[in-house]
Amino acid sequence: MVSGANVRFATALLVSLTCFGVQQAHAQAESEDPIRFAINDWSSQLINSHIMGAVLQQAGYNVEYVQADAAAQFTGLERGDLHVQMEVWSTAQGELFHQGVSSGKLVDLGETGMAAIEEWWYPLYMKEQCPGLPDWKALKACSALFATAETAPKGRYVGAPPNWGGYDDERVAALDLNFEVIHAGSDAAMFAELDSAYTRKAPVVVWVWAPHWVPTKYKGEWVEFPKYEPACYEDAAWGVNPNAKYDCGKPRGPIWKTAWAGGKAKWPGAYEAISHFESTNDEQSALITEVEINKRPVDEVVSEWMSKNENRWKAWLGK
Ligand code: TMO
Repeated sequence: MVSGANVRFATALLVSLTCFGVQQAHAQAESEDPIRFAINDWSSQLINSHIMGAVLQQAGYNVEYVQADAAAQFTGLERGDLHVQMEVWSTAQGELFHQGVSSGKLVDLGETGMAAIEEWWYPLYMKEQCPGLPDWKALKACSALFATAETAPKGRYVGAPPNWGGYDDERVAALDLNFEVIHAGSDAAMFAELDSAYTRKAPVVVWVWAPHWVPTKYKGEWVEFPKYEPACYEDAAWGVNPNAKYDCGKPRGPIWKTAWAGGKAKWPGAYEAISHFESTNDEQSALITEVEINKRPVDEVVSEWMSKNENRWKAWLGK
């Protein structure tokens, strides 16, 4: 039998060993194997991955950056081919994330503090041309306004690259919108379309997200679709179309960090540090502006962030 005193001794020993272990983790990397960050094709994700990578390098970890498809990456993260994803958007990636976490293959490293919106967006001048906006039914009535040579007689909606998800093709069908989704090849292509229309005050409706500089630089609004509820994506009977799912807008909510579950025992200090990473929409918008509008290299913007925010990132490392 174990006496109470022994239990107390064992507990005290365990606590002191644990503290020692944590300090060790902060002083140096537990494994020299590189931690592979999945890199996607939008700027904040690139910037935040490089910020976190630079912070981990300060603690002695090796890091690598691997370009990854925003949808297919989940399989890579679950298998351990990729290790860390700094931005999982609840607006379009929530299902893949929750599946990975509930299967035990991904760990949830918490929210980034950023609040995500992704939705159909139009410049404010469209309200004169299409009274009734932002209600989605107005968009339906005005679809012909948005037609282009490519889509006529249907309206054109400039959507995101297909691997960003979001169910816009399903949304168009479910809400019987007389629109065609033209998936842009990149964020730059989407915003080139927006910019060209905006300067001519021409009709345009495009996928815009926050945090980003676009909804600040251009005056506009998001279309108000029927408000998202989980049942809208799960149950055809829900909503205005009793025979189809996705008859609502996109969810809004947090942006999470996630990682391969198998890496938690290998790099515990790194996972702990990533769990502490946080930012704000305003900070993100400013960082993306530096890279996309002021055309500064990501490395330079990241080094500047590192020198201005030493107290913040040291705290993430427990220092
Ligand atoms: C790719 N994004 C989550 C910004 O839409």
